[in-house]
Amino acid sequence: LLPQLQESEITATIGKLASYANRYYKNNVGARASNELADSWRALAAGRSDVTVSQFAHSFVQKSVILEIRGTVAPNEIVVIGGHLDSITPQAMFSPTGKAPGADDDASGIATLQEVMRVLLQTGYQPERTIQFIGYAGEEAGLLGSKAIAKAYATQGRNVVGALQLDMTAYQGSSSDITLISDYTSTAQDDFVAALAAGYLPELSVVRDVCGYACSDHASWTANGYRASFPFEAAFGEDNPHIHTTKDKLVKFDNSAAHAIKFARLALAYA
Ligand code: IPO
Ligand code: ZN
Repeated sequence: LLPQLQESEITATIGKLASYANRYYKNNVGARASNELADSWRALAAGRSDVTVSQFAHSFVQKSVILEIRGTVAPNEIVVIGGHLDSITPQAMFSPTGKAPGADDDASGIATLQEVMRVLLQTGYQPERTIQFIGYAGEEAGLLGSKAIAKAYATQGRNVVGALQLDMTAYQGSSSDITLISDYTSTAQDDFVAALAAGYLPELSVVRDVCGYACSDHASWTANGYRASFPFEAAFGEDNPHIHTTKDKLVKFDNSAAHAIKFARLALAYA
């Protein structure tokens, strides 16, 4: 399946998501971005009775979006591949017309996981375990969407066997390809992810670094007792300097998904 992943698909999806004025979790534009993402995912799921798309409502207007491919052998074992669909800048917090393109943070992660989803669905892939692709709402305001989802799943006793977070995949700021963040993650699953890369993607260089705080939605799964990993675009301090500003646009990574597609390959191997 790996050769079927297309950079052009990832670039197009980033462009689409970055063209909203913003994807702020508390306004109607951000709510619409979630609704239209759900529409796009429903279109990808068309004709598959084992695939469902739902929205997870929160205490704010933007909903999280979940596409589930039901497992054929162990449907109660859930594998999560996620990223956050919201964006933030001071301008967007001030006004619904304020710009927050969030091309790298985190249209890139959503576009990356959506490309994995597209290839799995269009090839008729039927996983043995259930796979959930999740676009989390409200990450920028304190991991709000993922906290609510991970807590609800834990309360319901759902068996999430692992979660992979994709937050910022497009900007190559380091000489290595993938930085596995190693705090607020599962070392055992991080080792598994590194082994997947070594086995399926030997051309990629993988290093490890720490974030220093609960810097993305993986931390919500970890906090609720689940295994989570976070492959990141660069080493600490070498990531995209334009995030959370009106300049977080495609041009800052040369309108290219050359870096992001490495994360799509890794996430496909993980799936
Ligand atoms: C982030 C994640 C890891 C590292 I190292 C540096 C930066 C991004 C995160 N803080 C964010 O803004 N997520 O939305
Ligand atoms: Zn982010």
